[in-house]
Amino acid sequence: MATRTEVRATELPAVPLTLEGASCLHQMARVRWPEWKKLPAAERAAIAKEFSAWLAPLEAEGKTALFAMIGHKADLMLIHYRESFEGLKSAELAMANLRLCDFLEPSTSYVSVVELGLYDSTLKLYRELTEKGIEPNSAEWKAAVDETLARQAEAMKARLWPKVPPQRYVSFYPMNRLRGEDKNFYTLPIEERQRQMEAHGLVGRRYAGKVQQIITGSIGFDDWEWGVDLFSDDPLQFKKLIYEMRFDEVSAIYALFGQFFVGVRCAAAGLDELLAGKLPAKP
Ligand code: 76R
Repeated sequence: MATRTEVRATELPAVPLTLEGASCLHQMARVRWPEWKKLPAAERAAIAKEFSAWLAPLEAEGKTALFAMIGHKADLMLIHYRESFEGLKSAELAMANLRLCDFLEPSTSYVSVVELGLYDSTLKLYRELTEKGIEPNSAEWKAAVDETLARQAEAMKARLWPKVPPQRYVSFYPMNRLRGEDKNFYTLPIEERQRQMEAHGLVGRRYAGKVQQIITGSIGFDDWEWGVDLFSDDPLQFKKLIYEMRFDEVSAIYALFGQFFVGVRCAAAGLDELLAGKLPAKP
C-alpha cells in the first residue's frame, strides 16, 4: 500500500480552485396533520393563503421553491437560494413568522453554497505558474489565481446564481468524498483527483437535457461535504444517473451518501390543495 508521503508526492498545491455563488437552504418539515385538520375550513384557507402570498413572488423569481416530499422523511421541502447567509436567515425568519409554520415540524435542514469545482483550470493554471518558477502563495501566484477566478465567475454567472429549476421532480442528498480512514479522496494528488473528476463529468454530461444538477458545498456549514440536487421531469432518470455514477471511480471508491429525499414540485398557488390532500400542479 502506498504510504501517505508517496500518495502526496506532487509539487502542486492540493486544493482545487472553487467558485461559490448563491447561499442555499433546504428545509424539510412534516405537517402536523391532526392539528391542521382540526382547524375550521376558513382558517385553513386563510393560513394557506398567507403562506402562498409570501411564496408566490419568490417562486416567480426562482429564489424559493416548494416540493411535496414522498415518504415519511418529510411532507414538504423548501429550497431557498439567496445572495448571502443573511438573506437565507431572513427568509427563514420571515417564514417562521407565517401562521402555517405553527403546523409544521421541521424534520431536517441543509445549509450550503452553490459550488463549481474547477479541477481542469486549476491544474492548467498551477502547472503554468510552476513552470514559470512562481512560488505557490506568493503575491504573483495569488494575483494569477484571482484573475482566473474572476474570469471564470463571470463566465459561469448563470450557474453560480441559479433559479430553482422548473422540472417536476427533485432528488436531494448530502455526500462526502471519503469513506473511512483508508479511502480518502483528499490524500490523492491533485492530478489524480482531476482525472477522476473529469471522468465523473463525462458520465454526467450524458444526462444533459434529462437531469439538471446543482452541486452545493457545505464544508464548514453542515454535516456533509456536499449537497446534491438533481431535477428532472422523469424520476427514473435519478436512479439511472446515480446508479451509473456508482461505477465511476470517484464514486465507487470515495463517495459516501447521506439520506435521500425525493419530491414533487408544487406551485405556491396550489398550497391550499396540497394541504387538503390533493397534489397540485407545478408552477
Ligand atoms: O460542474 C460541471 O459541470 C463540471 C464537472 C463537474 C464537477 C466539477 C460535475 C459534473 N460534477 C462536479 C462536481 Mn457532479 N455530481 C455528483 C453527484 O451519485 C454520485 O455518485 C454523486 C452525486 C451526481 C449525481 C452528479 C452529477 N459532483 C461534483 C462534486 C464536487 C466534488 C469535488 O469538487 O471534489 C460532487 C460531490 C458531485 C457529485 N455531475 C456533473 C453530475 C452531472 C449530471 C454532471 C454533468 C453536468 C453537466 O455537464 O451538465
